Amino acid sequence: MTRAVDVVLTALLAASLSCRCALAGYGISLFAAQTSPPDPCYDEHGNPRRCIPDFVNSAFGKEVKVSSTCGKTPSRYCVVTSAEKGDERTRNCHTCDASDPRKYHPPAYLTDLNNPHNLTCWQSENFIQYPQNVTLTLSLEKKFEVTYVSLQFCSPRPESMVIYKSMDYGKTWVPFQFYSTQCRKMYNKPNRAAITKQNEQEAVCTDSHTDMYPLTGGLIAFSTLDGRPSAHDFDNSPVLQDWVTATDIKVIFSRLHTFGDENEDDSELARDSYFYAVSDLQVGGRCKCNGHASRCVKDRDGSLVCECKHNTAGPECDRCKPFHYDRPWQRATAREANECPTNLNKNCNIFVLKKFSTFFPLFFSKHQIASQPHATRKCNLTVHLACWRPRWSSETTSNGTTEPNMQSQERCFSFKRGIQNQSLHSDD
Ligand SMILES: [Ca+2]
Repeated sequence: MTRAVDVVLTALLAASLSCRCALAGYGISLFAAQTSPPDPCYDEHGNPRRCIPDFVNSAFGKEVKVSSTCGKTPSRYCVVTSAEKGDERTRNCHTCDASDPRKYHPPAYLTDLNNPHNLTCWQSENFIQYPQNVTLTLSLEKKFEVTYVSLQFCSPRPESMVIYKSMDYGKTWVPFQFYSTQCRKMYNKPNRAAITKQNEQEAVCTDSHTDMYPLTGGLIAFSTLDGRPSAHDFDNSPVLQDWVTATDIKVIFSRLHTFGDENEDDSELARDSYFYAVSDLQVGGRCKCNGHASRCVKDRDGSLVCECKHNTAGPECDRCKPFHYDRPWQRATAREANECPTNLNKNCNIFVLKKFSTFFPLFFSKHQIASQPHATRKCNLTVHLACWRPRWSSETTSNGTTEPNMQSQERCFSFKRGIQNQSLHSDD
């Protein structure tokens, strides 16, 4: 939803900017330069802080692969209506025809803009009943931290269904949640089992959201952290951080609700009344960047990746950049940005002013050079196996404690791999 609104807003903004640019292009670019927003990954003093991408419906506009869609050959389907449970039922029959835009119900209708006043529904073929099932598969194209998965139905909700997730782009799947009026019989799971600290990463089965009524417009919404004890301490729960992580979502409709008339006299009419139809599939969550990026962008290959800050790298900012390995990589928390630090004393000990360095290299200490805008450092590309500072080079500080003299030469077991120039003031 949010992303849908964003797309519309962006389109409107682009349209308004293009006409204003034609009138006063210079004024617009000046305005844009003055209002560039601050980087959410750093505070006003330039110190790193945790940053996370916006909350989005990551299913919006994406392709859903489905195992069954009505209308490949034009076919009848009938919608059952009754005001309330127990009221007399009426059937209105229509045609599903995949070649006619006025009568088709394609998978694209699962993730299009959801307008409550003009619902568009994907619909399966009729009466694909247990043990046959209908499957919806959605690739998020990247790791996301999923907060909820929701489905809004045009047909009655299924009698039994499962939501699965994959963390490896669809190679392996684990269940997220089971829904059934008979959990034990369908999925061999107890109904509404308690979730404890010991089984927080296990899917449970529930009979909630499985009633046949309402006959249209029913909702199934699975909240990934709901009822899980460590949810309030998510920062410190690697188990739950793993639990909410997904690259793909799969929904399996296992069993249709029926009125029990599908084997009676007018069975064809009854069977044409039973199918799965969904108006909106949403996967609410955030692009997974481990607290080291505020947005995800397309890279050169068109893949969605985090725009990593804090000297991190990788599709999920899940490792330190080269030359920033002085502390093991860590996820950012609300309190600690846990950036990958650079230790200027360790590998990079010669400082040069870049604009003179070609013809007339000038060498300065780290402290002399820190304020120079064109400074570079020469880094020994050395792989340290083990390092230490000799005890005799320790200094007594003003408050009486003894600390290693950081100017002293560090002793290391190491091997050299060459020398590289690095700018002191660039990200790289
Ligand atoms: Ca729709």
